[in-house]
Amino acid sequence: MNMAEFTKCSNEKVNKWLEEQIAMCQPESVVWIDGSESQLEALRAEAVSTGELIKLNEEKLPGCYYHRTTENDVARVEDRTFICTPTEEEAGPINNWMEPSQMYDKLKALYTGAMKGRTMYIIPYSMGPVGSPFSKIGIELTDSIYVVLNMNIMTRIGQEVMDVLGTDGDFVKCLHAKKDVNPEERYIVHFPQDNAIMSVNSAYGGNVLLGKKCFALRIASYLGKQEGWMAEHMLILGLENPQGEVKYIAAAFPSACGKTNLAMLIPPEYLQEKGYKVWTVGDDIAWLRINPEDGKLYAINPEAGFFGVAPGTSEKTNFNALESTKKNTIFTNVALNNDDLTVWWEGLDKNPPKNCTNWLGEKVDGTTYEGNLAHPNSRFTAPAINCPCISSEFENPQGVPISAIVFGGRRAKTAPLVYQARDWEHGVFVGATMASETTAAAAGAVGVVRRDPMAMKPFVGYNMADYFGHWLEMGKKLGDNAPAIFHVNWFRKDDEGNFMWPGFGDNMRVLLWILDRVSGKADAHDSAIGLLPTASDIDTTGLGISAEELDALLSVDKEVWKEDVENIKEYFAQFGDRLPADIKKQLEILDKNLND
Ligand code: OXD
Ligand code: MN
Repeated sequence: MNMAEFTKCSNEKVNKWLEEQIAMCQPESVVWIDGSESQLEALRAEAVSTGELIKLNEEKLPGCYYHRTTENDVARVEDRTFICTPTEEEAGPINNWMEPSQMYDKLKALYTGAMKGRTMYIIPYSMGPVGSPFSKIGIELTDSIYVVLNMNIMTRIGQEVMDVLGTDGDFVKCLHAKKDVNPEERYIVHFPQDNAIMSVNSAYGGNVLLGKKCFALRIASYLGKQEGWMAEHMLILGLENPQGEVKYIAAAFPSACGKTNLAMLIPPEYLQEKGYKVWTVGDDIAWLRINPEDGKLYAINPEAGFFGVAPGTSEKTNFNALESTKKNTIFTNVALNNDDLTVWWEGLDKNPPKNCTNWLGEKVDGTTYEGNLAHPNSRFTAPAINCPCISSEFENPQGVPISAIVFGGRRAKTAPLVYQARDWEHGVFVGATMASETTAAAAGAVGVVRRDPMAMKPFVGYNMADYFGHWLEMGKKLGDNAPAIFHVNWFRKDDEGNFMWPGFGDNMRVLLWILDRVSGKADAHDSAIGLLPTASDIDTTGLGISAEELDALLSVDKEVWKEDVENIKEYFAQFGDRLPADIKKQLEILDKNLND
């Protein structure tokens, strides 16, 4: 068989790898993505001509496109996601594992001839600003134009990346083949020791935009451990005070906790009038490094776009996210308004389109249709530079200094509105014990506690116990420069089941206490679980929350916490002896405090 021709680059490692992948996948042709607008425009036109994309209304949504994936391919598939380290222990009890050579054999059978009759696109991309000391390079091979166009929004792609890679640079090898989109043979596989990612039989963003969760979290968390930095599932925001000083916060939340809303928060009006502002650096991932010059922790957002959940996004709930989607955006699995070629999803407004195509591709009357018009996990892929509150530091290759790290979860009764960890070790414990209660939005029982350490449960590329150890190591290196660590809970409920805190923009009031703590301007008192604000330290101007209600939001019910400790003990048991001693010690302290 003749192998498809491809133009070699000046990096022999790249050429050798390309030769092997082309020989295996057997594409009909091979195309380098140079990142030029003319090339991208030709690909958009081709995808429109085949029906892969629909061009949306150029006046209302300039540069925007619509796409649907197949019905069985609409979300990340954690049960088909593997970390293939040489030993099972290295992957740890939370990850799926298979011995690497066994997995390579299995995948080889799936990829052999998978691109017959198709074009393979070679996408060189940079996670982080091109040439930043934080940044890392990947090359994704894919047979999907949709992937090329999404990667163009989510990462920095093209020839300039190859220029930085040079003749000898290393890169993460990413191979994606759409194949038959067969869920039975779908695999999202990581080989951390080989810097390699292989994804097959999916065309859904989270499984195929390999720069995001696969590289920027799973592979990068492993690289971070080797190289002394951190890849975290965190938003990064800058909070500007009326004096014009900006302090940066990195925050990790499990899904369905309002992470995107927090990243793009709009302050309550009275704070806006005083001159407070929020700037978005990132909405999902942070890469954090110690700056050798000042010893402080700095963060970049390695991504260039937002891959956001559409349903629930509206002018009211997240104006900035919605604005970000108004141009050069790709919409996936939302509903289409056939009359004017615009998009719609549940929660956008109260006017579903009458002449509608739903996410399944069925023509329906949206005004009377009973099911979801948009899939609950339908998405927009929007350039970050569209965001009205994008930070001026978004492209800063040196990143931004982090003053505070915030962990959060959805807890009806346990966690108070906010508390501060006593020190870094305690903060790592607070992150390691992060949890959320399931909501009606997800399948399964409601109100079940799901542990999600640092919101990294689906994204850690090695043994979670060693990951806790890496956090502790970073704290030792940071010493007095370590950012303060906090925990927030916007979802506390009263005995009648009502939310006690308004959330959204009013979360700014909690962020202000956090930053006042960092700058030594606010008091806190120690409790069984950590340092709590005095109710009067949280600004409730215009909120209509009484002092008693705020006290209740900040209260710690020891009996509920004792139950949580039992759950934590069970959870930690799976890590056996690998659980770091400092984490065990923190659990003992909490246990003792609750029983004193
Ligand atoms: C995401 C996720 O899509 O965390 O960002 O699942
Ligand atoms: Mn995420």
